[in-house]
Amino acid sequence: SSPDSDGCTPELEKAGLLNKTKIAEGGRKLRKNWSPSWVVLVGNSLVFFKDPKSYTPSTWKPGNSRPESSVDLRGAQLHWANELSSKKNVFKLRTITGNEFLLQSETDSLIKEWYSTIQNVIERLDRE
Ligand code: I3S
Repeated sequence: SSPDSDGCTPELEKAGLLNKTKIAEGGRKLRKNWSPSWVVLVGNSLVFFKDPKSYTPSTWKPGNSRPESSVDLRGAQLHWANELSSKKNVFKLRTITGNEFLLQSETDSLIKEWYSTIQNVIERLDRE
């Protein structure tokens, strides 16, 4: 049985390295500052970690490192946003509180997987 079989630990749905920049805070525009981020989708949250070099999908465990920030996906909106950057494969995540993030990967398949996984969580929460 998995460590989550008691239902007490939120399910780790996905983890990986993406480029990230926050572009708005509470609806107020911010200056872009792209940096690599270890991104973890666990339960209803997207959690961002610094220092991605120290993590790999196989060794990362929720709780053994301190997140840089975390985003509640309830009521969030996801859109492809290639017009907002010169980079390819960019999507925008907007939280219900008006925080906006761009996430990006050079790898087409990887960014598509992230997009659909996050979108599935948002839609599941919308139905609750
Ligand atoms: O949307 P922008 O303003 O063209 O975004 C670019 C800038 O944030 C730039 O930094 P400066 O504010 O120091 O010029 C970044 O280095 C670029 O990466 C940003 O554009 P891209 O197209 O990479 O999202």
